[in-house]
Amino acid sequence: MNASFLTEDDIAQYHREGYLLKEGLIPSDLLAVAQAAITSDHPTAEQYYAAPEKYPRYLDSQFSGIRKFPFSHFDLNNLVLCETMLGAVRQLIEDDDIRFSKGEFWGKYSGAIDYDQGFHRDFGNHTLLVPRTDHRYKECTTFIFLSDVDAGSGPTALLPRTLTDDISFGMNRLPEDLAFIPSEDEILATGPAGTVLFYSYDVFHRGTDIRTPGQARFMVLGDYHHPDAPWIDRQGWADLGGHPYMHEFMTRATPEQRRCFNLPPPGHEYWNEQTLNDMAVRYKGIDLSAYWDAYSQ
Ligand SMILES: O=C(O)CCC(=O)C(=O)O
Repeated sequence: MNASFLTEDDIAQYHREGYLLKEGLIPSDLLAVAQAAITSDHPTAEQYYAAPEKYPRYLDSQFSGIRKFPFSHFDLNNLVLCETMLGAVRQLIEDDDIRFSKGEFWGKYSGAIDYDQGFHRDFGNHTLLVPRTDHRYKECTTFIFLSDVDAGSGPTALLPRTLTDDISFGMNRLPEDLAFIPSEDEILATGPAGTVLFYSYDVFHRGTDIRTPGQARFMVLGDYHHPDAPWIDRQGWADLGGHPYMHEFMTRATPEQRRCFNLPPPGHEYWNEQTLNDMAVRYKGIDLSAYWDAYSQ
C-alpha cells in the first residue's frame, strides 16, 4: 500500500460505522485552486443571490445543480483524482488498484428548492446486485467539501451501519418498523471546506435542506471501487471520449489517474510501439514516458 492518508482508527471507523468524516484532508493548495474554479460550472452564492432569475435551472429539481465528470476546469477534475483522494480510498478499499465510477460537482442554493430527502442506500442505481455485509467488493462514495458546511447549510445526514445492518441488504429505503428513531440518531456531516466525507454504498443517508438564507453548498463527489467489482458501474467513461474536458484530462492525467478509468498501466502488454505512437496522435502533448520506459525494459 502507498502513502498513508488515514489512520488505523479512521479505517476501523469506516468499516464499523460505514462512514468517515475527515477534516483538513485536502491539501490547501489543491483546495484553493478548486475553489477558484467553482465559477466554471456554478455561480458563487454572491453571484446567485444577486440575480437568481439568471439561473432558473437550479429550481428544476434537487439534482439540477449536478454537473457530471468531466467538469469544466482541470483543477476540479484533478481534485477528485488527486493523490490524497486516491491514497485514502486505496486504504479504505484495501487495494492499490482502484476504479473511478462516478464524478459529480454539485452546487446547492438555499431557497432554490427543498433539498430534504428520505434515508436511502446508494447501491440501487450503482449496481444490479446487492452489497455484501462484509467490506469486500464495496463502492466508496466521497463528498469533498469546497464550502464550509454547518447544520444550516444542508449537511448530509447518515445513520451508522451498526444501527441498520439488520435491515436486508436487498432494501435501499428504510422500513417502517424500526427499533430506533432516525431523526434522533442521524449524524450530520458538517465541517470546514477541505473536509471529506467517505461512506460505503450500503449506508443509509439523506440530503438535507439548506435552511440558512443566502448560503450555497459546493461539493465534488467521487465514487470508487475495487477492479474486481465491474458490476459497480455508475457512469461510463468511453462514451465521453469526444468530450473536450475528458480529452484534456486524459492528456494531463498521471498513469495512476488514467488507471482509475480502466486504462492499462505502464508495462501492460497492450502497450507497444503502435499503441504508444497512436495515443500520442489522439492526445497531443500527452506524456507517455512511463509507458515507453516500461515497454523498453
Ligand atoms: O447531497 C447530499 O448531501 C446527499 C445526496 C444524496 O444522498 C443523494 O442524492 O443520493
